[in-house]
Amino acid sequence: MEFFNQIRSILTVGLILFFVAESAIIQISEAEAKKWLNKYNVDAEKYFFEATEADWNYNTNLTDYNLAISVSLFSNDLANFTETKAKEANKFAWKNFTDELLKREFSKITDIGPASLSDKDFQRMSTLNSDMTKIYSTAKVCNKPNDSSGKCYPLDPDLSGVIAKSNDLDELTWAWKGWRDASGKLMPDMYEEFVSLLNKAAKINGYEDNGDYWRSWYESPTFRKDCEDLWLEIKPFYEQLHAYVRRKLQQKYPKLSFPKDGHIPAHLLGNMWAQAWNNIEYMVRPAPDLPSMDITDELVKQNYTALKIFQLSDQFFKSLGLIPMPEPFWQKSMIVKPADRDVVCHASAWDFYNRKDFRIKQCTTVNMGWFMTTHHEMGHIEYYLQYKEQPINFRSGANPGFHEAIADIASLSVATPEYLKSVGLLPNFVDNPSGDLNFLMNQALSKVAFLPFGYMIDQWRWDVFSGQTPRSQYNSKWWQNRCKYQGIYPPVKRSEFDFDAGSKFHVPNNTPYIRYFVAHIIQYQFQEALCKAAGNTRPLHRCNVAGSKEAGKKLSELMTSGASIPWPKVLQKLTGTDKMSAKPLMAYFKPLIDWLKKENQGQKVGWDEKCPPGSL
Ligand code: X8Z
Ligand code: ZN
Repeated sequence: MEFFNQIRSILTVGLILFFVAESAIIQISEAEAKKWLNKYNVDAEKYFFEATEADWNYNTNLTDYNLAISVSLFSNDLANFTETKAKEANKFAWKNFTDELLKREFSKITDIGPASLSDKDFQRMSTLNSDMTKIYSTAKVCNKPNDSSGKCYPLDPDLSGVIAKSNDLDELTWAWKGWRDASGKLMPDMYEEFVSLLNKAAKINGYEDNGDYWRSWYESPTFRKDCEDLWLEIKPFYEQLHAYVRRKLQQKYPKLSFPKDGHIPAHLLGNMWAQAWNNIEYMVRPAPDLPSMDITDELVKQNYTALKIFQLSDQFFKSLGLIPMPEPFWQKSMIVKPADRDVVCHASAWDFYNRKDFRIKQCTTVNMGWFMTTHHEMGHIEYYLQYKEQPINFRSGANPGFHEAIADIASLSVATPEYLKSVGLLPNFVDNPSGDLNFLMNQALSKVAFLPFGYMIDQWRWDVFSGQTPRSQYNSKWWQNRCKYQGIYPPVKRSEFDFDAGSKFHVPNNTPYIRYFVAHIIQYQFQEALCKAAGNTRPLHRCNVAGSKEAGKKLSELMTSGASIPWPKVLQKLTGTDKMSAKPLMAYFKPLIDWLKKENQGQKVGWDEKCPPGSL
């Protein structure tokens, strides 16, 4: 017995000594790690800046030369830097670090995405990405019906404009089909190869596939299920909106036979992808005799320019006490479409990682959609500005959905009649319950119509990445999702010779999309908290936080932490809950939901999950 006790105490002492020794090693290495990080951050700023600048040059001038520079700089320099530094970082026992922030920074540095590929594979992956983006951004459609000019039309502003404004069915069909023939249809083989390279990288990095990698950014094992639950919570509201809009469209196009399954033809909703329906607001306004909530005419009447819209947007953020757009922003942003070269028109906001240079690139035209998009992009820049002093790997949103929610946060205030009146853009608003419903309907056409679209894109992409959707089913699965979630169907028969996913920017450009779904839910949680801070006494949908330094302070607190803190904690700090919730969105729209239910009483609501027979 004694013998065993002695052995046990020797073992225990040994174990304690071992732990003491190990924690000393970790502490030494934590101090070393901090030193290493300081140098890493200085070097990384240089590599990130160069790669971003090269990418900007390509995006604002789509030449082969700029592509070659961008791909070679990006692959040879940044990717090699990223991979080398991850290897160096992995020499530290960082998983055992006691300093949580340090551990988090290391976990980000060592999670290197596609940089894990060989030089050859990385170069191929980047080239495919850039080539698909170029096909998308330079596609043009010719042979417009009743147009003998022989002109060919790009997406922005022409084809988008036709879908937004025309109610000539031939013209709508021409733009809808033409866009898909000229863009996505040219890419499925490239996309298949691209997917295999993304998956290869994800597997090298220990993920099941690229979808698993993308979802890891949300740091939650229940993320997929949480999104599904949110969608199911909101679906009955979307169904009511869909049913009402469908009825109005049937009245507008009496000669068009709508399928009995309940789907809406996808080219009638005012948007190339049927993702936001504001352009048909005039067809579905609850009180049609009251003035429109759309400020486009007023912007044009008052000679607004792109620059003036940008200045007004800057003013909004300044009124909250947030950071004004810095000088280089005004000099270097691309705010209108250049006449002399091809560019990527899809709007984006850029952080150059040198803490000075931040830019927006978009092809603004003067209308309400672009007024909102400008506030959206500037919201991204504000987030960049707020977290610019963080280590480089924390310079991103608490999760990607946070970045998009912050980008959208201004839209909730600047769309209110209160705000628009205050800047002279809505002189005729009638403030009674009918005017209020008109306002809510316009908001729903933008934010609620979007939800199933925001949800379905990555449902499709995750299945492509996991191999559940093979190349031979790319297009049919795309449409199965569109029919099921959005309740729309293709106005022209589709087949596997088409690749309609490729006709939506984020697929060829490889931008994940579930972030927008998340953002469209949590922005209402944010707004509720900001309105409380601002002392708002109106209903949530009429709350305008412009001018509130208290709301600005809350926003700033959220933004400055960047990605350094897990998002549930950031959400908790702002809203008091650490869960995504659809409750504030439902509360915001309550009067409209009640009204739609009454309007739709006794009418068909909903649609079959399957696409109408003959459409695929
Ligand atoms: O891509 C964008 C922004 C840039 S982050 C213009 N959005 C999505 C889209 O256009 O499809 C904003 C809403 C959804
Ligand atoms: Zn955005």
